[in-house]
Amino acid sequence: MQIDILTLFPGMFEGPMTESMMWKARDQGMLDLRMHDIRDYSQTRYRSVDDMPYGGGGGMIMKPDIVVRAVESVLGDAPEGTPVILMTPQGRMFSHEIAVSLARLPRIVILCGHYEGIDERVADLVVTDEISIGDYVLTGGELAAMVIVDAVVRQIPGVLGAEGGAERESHADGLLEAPHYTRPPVFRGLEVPPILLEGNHAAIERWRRVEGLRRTWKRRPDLLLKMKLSEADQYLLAQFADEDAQNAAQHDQS
Ligand code: 6GU
Repeated sequence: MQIDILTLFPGMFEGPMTESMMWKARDQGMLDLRMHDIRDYSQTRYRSVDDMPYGGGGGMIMKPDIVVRAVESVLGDAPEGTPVILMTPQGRMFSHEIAVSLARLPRIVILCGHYEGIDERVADLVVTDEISIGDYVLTGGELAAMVIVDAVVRQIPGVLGAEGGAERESHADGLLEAPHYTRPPVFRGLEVPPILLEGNHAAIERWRRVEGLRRTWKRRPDLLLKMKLSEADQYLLAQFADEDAQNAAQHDQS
């Protein structure tokens, strides 16, 4: 997969995109990540890329001619339908589903905004999708772009190691994961759940489903509303609610 990133700050990507999984994906040829400095497309003496907003107000706006020239040059002869994604807090909310669908594409282009924003005509002319990573404002789109790249790349087949990889982790099936443990079996008086030590893999899988469901019910009940729950799942949820009510009653007595 080829990912092109247009940014005013290519240096920001150097650490995060050259370590760990990103390095492995690039080293093994599964990810061709290319950084493009938008300033290289300025044709002024001081390589300026921004100007004052029409109508006044603070901040500077990235100029449409420069940004469109940069995007069109990077697109070159890219396949028809290659998305050009603008990183902006005004975009649609990023999610596991979007990561999976982007990972199926041979190529994507990501445009990082900075300053107060980008002239709206860039979105009108060359942007196909606008994505946000959450309801808060970052200084620029660079960190958000790295979040997207990381989440997308780990969905490419072969990037994660063994263990079934990306299919069975938190959010893949709409649930949070069960807790994980390693040695020692007792640490500061806290025991690893005994079922994990017994080697009955079917029982362990069932335990993980129950604990994943319990975690989701406790921490992210909003996720359960979006899922189709089996009858067994619904029974378990009723049981969690009962346990909770009993614990609350005991607490009241003491
Ligand atoms: Cl994509 N960009 C910026 N500047 N701020 C954000 C964001 C993106 N997503 C959340 N906040």
